[in-house]
Amino acid sequence: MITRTRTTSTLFAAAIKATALCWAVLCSSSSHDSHSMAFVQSFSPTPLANGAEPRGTTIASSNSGLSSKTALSMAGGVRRRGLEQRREGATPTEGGMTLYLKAAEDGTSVGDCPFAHYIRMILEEKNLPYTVQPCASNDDKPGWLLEYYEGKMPCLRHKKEAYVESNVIAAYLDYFFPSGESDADHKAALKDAEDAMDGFFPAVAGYLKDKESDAEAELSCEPLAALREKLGALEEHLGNAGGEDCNLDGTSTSFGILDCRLVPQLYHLKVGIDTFKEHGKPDLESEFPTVHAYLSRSMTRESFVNTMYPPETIEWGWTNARQ
Ligand SMILES: N[C@@H](CCC(=O)N[C@@H](CS)C(=O)NCC(=O)O)C(=O)O
Repeated sequence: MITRTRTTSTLFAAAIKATALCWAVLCSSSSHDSHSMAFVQSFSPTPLANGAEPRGTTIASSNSGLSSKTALSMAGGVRRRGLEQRREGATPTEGGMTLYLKAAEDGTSVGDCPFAHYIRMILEEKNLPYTVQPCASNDDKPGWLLEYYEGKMPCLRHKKEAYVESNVIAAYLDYFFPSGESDADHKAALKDAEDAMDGFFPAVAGYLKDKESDAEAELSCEPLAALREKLGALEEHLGNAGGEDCNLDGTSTSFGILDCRLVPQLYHLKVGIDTFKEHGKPDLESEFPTVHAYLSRSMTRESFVNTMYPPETIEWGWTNARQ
């Protein structure tokens, strides 16, 4: 079952299983190419246990007004009459992507979710066309999202498939729309980066929610100590990997999936510190200069500039979370 407490690597494994399941289903009824077959053969598909339907279930158009179950049985009916004309191959192609995500205070613009931001940065970095669909409440979510995916967001709908959990969505996008390097050294560097990032966002959330450390953080303030430890791990990783000009993989050229995950989280931290904290707060620039330089540089990337929400949206989000 996919839960928030799982490790990242487990989530990636789940992503692969989920996608393999979906592609195994597709491949069983259509011609396939070498790409999708390699995928299915490499990973044994097992059903996910977090709902009645597996991820990647064929869904009806969100505008159809039909429930997913109704649409599925209708599709089966067409198939049985031999009228089905398959237009798509087994490998996903660009286009037709919609990201359902948390809305901002106005209910219509993009909200302050760093997990959705992560996916948007990946889509931008990969130059994949997509639309966003901010949802302020369950009333705004399509029936299939509530019925089969527990209303979870961000949710990427890609044509007839849908995926939730940001790490699962990221794995799906990176598998089928790969970019960047993939040799063994690079993978080892990414593993180090992933270890350094482990538990980072929970530490950010713990600190920003902790009102006691707003006015003056005591040295013994636990959330701040936990945050400093995580920032220290990132500082060390970036320092070892290549210093001020490098991305998480140690290169200055390849801004990858992990960077897309971390940068929105650092953005939240930066705004959160400026907004809620006074004395005794961590000073990124002087205490964690490599992390600070990394964030400043990353925030100038087109993928960030095109997808950033204003600091006020982050302030609104954390103000709600702190109540
Ligand atoms: N573990 C999830 C966390 C996603 C999450 O916490 N989403 C929140 C905002 S940051 C959300 O969309 N809440 C609004 C809702 O679910 O309706 C992921 O990585 O995708």
